[in-house]
Amino acid sequence: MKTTKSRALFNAAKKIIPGGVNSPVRAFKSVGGDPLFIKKGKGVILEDVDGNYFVDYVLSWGPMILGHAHPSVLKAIIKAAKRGSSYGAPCHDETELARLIVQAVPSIEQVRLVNSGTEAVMSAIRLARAFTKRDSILKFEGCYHGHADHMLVKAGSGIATLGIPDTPGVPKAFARQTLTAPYNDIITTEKLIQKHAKDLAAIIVEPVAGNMGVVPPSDEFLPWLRMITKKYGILLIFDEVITGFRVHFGGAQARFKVMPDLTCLGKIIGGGLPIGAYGGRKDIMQMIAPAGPVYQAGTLSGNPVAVAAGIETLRQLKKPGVYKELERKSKAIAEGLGEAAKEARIPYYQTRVGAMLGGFFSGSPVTDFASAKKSDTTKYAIFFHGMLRNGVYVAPSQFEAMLLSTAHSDSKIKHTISAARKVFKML
Ligand code: HOZ
Repeated sequence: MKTTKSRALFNAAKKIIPGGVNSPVRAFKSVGGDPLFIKKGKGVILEDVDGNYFVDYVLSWGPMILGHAHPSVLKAIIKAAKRGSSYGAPCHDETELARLIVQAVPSIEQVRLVNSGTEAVMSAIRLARAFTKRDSILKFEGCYHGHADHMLVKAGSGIATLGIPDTPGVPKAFARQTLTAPYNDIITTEKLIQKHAKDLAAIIVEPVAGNMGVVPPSDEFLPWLRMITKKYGILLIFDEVITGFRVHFGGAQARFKVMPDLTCLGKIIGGGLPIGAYGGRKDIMQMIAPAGPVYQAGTLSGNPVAVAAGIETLRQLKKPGVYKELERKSKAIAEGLGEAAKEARIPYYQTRVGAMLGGFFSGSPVTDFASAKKSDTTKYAIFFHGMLRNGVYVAPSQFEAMLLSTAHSDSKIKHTISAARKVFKML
């Protein structure tokens, strides 16, 4: 595979951008080699600057659920941009996107738009602290909730990929206010809650963990979290930045029928443009300025172009049968990959919730961060490069998700399975 132009661009980028990338996991650090510089995305196909083509299963880490450059989303973006790209004053489409979100996500009564998932989480945590008048937060090991100080504790995604234990720059006093428990571990979580109940403002969780690879919640985990948080007056925050509008139109909460107090969104709701949102119970959301005293603001919040892309994306997703078809295709690819691994006698533990797939090079079940970390990451790196050579782009890290879009056709899925069959045999 020719990568001369990508390499040259990467070398140039490294001189003026730290590590040559604007977000760490893109750098291929844990799988080796240099990142590919992308020239174009259309449907599920990515084209790099050297003229290589790939079937994309990263989808910009989630937003591109309709595939790249979807015609009607593109049209909405162009139409909106022609009216000006930012006003710093309210516009009609902000309310329209908010309305679509409130209608779709069962626990959201009011919603505030921001610019990224990180910002959504940061703001939701501040709000939870203000509402409960408590300071501590509980998160789960291997869950990633963006890069705000109090969330970079035992975090997944790039933190797990690069093996960074504690990020310098996070004051110890901040980190101390973040308690952590193993995902799916009710016993440890309960002990922590009992010990810290009076000071716990919120428990934040990815209802399907997607930043340590994909780890589904056990049947009891989310209902139990709902029950115990209610009991102790702790707010339950679902980080649905990945799962929102992906595992169900109404997010993981609609799929599992567990209602949090607050929900964080991002990715899909911006149709590929920068956005984030947090929302939930009206009595809590009413504390946000200017309705209430909890301050949070942003020059580009509710940006008209991002909002237009989001509205069109949600309208497309709302069409009948979309999620049924996504489910069918996701199941087909998961089964195909599983069979291919079996044929090659590769220990491969698969997970899937809707169009979110995980595949760990491990012989034992993966239910939390500790078991995810047992996966053979050297094998994953070989798998990753083998797939690339065969025209398939999966995440450059074992600790990320494989994502499907409505644009993945049966023939592309077939191609992916036969690529995996070849690669697994090589392992
Ligand atoms: N936090 C994202 C992965 N879970 C990575 C974002 C990016 O590098 O674009």
